[in-house]
Amino acid sequence: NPARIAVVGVGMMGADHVVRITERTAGATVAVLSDYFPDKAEQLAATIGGCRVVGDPLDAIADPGVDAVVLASPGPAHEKQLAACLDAGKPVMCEKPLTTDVISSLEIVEREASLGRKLIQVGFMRRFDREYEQLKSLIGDGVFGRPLLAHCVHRNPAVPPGFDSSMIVKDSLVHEVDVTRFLFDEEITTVQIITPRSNPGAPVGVVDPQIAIFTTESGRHVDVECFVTTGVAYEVRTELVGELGSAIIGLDQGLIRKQRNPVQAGRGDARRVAGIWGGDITPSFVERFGGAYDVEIQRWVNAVRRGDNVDGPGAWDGYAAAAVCAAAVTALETGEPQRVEMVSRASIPGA
Ligand code: ISE
Repeated sequence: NPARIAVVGVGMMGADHVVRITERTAGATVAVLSDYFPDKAEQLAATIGGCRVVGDPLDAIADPGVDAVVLASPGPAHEKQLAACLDAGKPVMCEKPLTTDVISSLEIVEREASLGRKLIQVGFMRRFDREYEQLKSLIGDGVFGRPLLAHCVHRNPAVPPGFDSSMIVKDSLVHEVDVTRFLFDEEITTVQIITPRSNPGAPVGVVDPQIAIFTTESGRHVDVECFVTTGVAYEVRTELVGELGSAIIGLDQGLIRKQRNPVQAGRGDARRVAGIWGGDITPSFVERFGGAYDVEIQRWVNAVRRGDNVDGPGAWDGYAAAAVCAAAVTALETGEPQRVEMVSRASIPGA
């Protein structure tokens, strides 16, 4: 039987998952939708056979016709909704953040651990991207010797209204936090944020770009340019440097075309117009990581149907990311490097 999924929150990400599950995921149906704006949920539900809208997200989670939950609601709603999933014993794919602060994230980790089985997966989709997987295997194969450091670029053309300086850390930089932990298999211990002159195109008061520097347990270094108002397109790159070589991903090396320079074309002697060459860049994370989301959701559905419930980053990874982001927000405010405060994983049996 297909897994009957409730999608809670049908904004950009939730609506994308609804289409993904309905059209491209084997073994799952979208049975229930819930959103703070019921009209939005009704409109979407009308396009899916057998799909109902349940107004209260907690009722949607507890609904006997629901086997598993995708949480794509705003971060502040996650704590209660995750607790409801744990109480109901339902597997949940939770978009980041796990919760919005470190204490409640740790509580969720402890609560899940006390159940003695995993139910929570966190939506760090880059782990399912082909290029990140390749980078990870190259490290595993020892091709570069031991990895030493990484340089990351995380650029967005624009962010939604109301996005502030700390959200650049908690919403955007958080992906590099997870990439660092994924690639290096260790925790981040210190974080510093350098704030160069801001982009005049950034909203007033928003510190953008930000340069983050992470140090890991074994003393590895990661630097990140996080720049979310470039006005260009969606660019995410990671270069890994090891003892014996380096590799880079995210160069948008699709089709490369050559054409007349549109600025110069039509002016003067056609034989003297310089051409330009290049290709397309994905406009947003929905396109750049579309394939990764497909793999993520398919593997999660498979895990749910097998009864394993999780196949990817879990609650601990969400907690670790929250701890690094909390230190990073303090680093942004003070300009000083900060230590990341985390409990040890061994202190929570089952985490
Ligand atoms: C957004 O929430 C994401 O998760 C994207 O991957 C990231 O690039 C963007 O900055 C965030 O706002």
